[in-house]
Amino acid sequence: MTKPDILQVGPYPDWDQVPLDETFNMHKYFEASDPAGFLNAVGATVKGIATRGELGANRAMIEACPNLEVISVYGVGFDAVDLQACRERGIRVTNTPDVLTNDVADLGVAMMLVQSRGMIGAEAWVRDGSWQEKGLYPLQSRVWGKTAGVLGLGRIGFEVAKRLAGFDLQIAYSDVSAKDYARDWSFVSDPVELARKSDFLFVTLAASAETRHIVNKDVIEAVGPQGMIINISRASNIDEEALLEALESNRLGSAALDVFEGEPALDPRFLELNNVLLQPHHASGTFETRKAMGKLVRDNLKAHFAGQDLLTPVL
Ligand code: 8YV
Repeated sequence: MTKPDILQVGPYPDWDQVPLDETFNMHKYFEASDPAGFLNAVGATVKGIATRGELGANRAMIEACPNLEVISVYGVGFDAVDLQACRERGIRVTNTPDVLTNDVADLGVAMMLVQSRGMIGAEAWVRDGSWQEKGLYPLQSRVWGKTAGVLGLGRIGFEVAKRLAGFDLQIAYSDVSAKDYARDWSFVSDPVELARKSDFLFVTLAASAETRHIVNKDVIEAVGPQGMIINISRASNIDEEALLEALESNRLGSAALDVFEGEPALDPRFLELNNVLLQPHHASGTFETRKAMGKLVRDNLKAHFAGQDLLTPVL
């Protein structure tokens, strides 16, 4: 069987690249000095696209590949893939759910703890000699016994909530409906009301056009000057301008963010703030998880071209 032609949108670690190159004819879009010209040259041969959660595949890319059959996303989030363009042509889409859920939840909870207890500053306090010169590190804010709100109780939100319950936090959550797998936690339909109840508001919902800026000015200000917003989903779920204004004016106490509009070129105003923990979109960034994600990307492509059922279909 001739190797199917795959358009590769972004780089993958070598442990993924080698088996991909062995099984498929990989066309590396990210290496092209003239991406549009590159797409023109190879588009007609492309049967599959291999991309990443934050890179996706937009309508222009999809339309440049008239024989495209399947898009395989290295990531659980598929908001950057133009699903409507795929539906119009019966193009299949897969993602990598479940394998990254626990790592993403771990980082979310860790970000809350690191920011609440001021651990970045504390570590510097030791390294720069302040502990010897100035004495004890300034007191920080307690975590246990407070209330956490989880906006989106899907796989990742549920694992975040489970961990937070282990820290003796009260758990409340919002989602399209109450979840029978979350009877111990209080369901709050209105995100503003959830924010008002929350000392820590976790943004964990899958991003889509419907969830854009669901964390708006009202939600942000309801969290308030003592509260914290933690985002491990997508920047588009939060009105980033309202978030920056609230942090700059201390109408919001603090934030811990793994995702940003225009990332990795985040708004430089974030760099001026001392009440925000900045992370480089690495919630799923462990060897174990990324290897599992890479294998799922390959296995979905192999299944498609072998005429078998997709392992983790989105479309
Ligand atoms: C990225 C993610 O895919 O799973 C997602 O949706 O955004 C991440 O896991 C990962 O950063 C690799 O690009």
